[in-house]
Amino acid sequence: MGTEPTVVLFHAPQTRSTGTYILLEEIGAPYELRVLNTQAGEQRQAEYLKINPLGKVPAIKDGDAIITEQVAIFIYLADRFPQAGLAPPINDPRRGPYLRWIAYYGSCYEPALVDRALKREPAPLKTSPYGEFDSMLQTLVDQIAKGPYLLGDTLTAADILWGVALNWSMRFGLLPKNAAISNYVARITKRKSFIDVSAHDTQLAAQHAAAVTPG
Ligand SMILES: N[C@@H](CCC(=O)N[C@@H](CS)C(=O)NCC(=O)O)C(=O)O
Repeated sequence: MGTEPTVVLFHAPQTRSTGTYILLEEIGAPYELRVLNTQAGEQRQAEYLKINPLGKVPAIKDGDAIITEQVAIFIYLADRFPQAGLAPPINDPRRGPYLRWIAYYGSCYEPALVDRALKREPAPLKTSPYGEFDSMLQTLVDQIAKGPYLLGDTLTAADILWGVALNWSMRFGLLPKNAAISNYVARITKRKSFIDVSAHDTQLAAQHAAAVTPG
């Protein structure tokens, strides 16, 4: 009693669900990992489409509640486990900025990165959800450059979201070289949670590749 996991994470290695996996490790409460082999298409099978009809990870289940979308999942989990100290409380003056930077990830950064990765022209300035790439990124850089974390001295769930995302964005060569970004990313990638999850993800990805490789 009390230590039974209530939260289930639907995870595929080396994908956007890796950030949620790291967040759960930071939180330190019990949880259950259900791993999907996306290389084998498990995310598009009927069983998983009942969890997320879009066939995307991450998704979590907490009791009967299903939560999809990284932004919602990060806000939810950090509030659900306040003892981890990863979310400023509702009346804290940092609460608004905390929500702002988490939402900025989903509403501005993700669409901008996808446009950039596909070498697509953004929509016209007035229509594009992020305006244009350089000012979208500079706005973030100005914030993280104040350091050490997005909201100052204390690590929050927003830093796990951003640290992990900026790390893969740099590795895919989607960002200009920038010391503020790489110093910020290093603060997250040196954490035990990041190192442990990355090692597990490497193992899982190799098992998944072997499972779909003939012979
Ligand atoms: N809007 C979703 C996007 C999640 C997403 O794009 N997940 C990718 C993993 S990186 C996925 O599940 N891809 C599998 C597929 O579409 O087949 C979120 O922010 O959580």
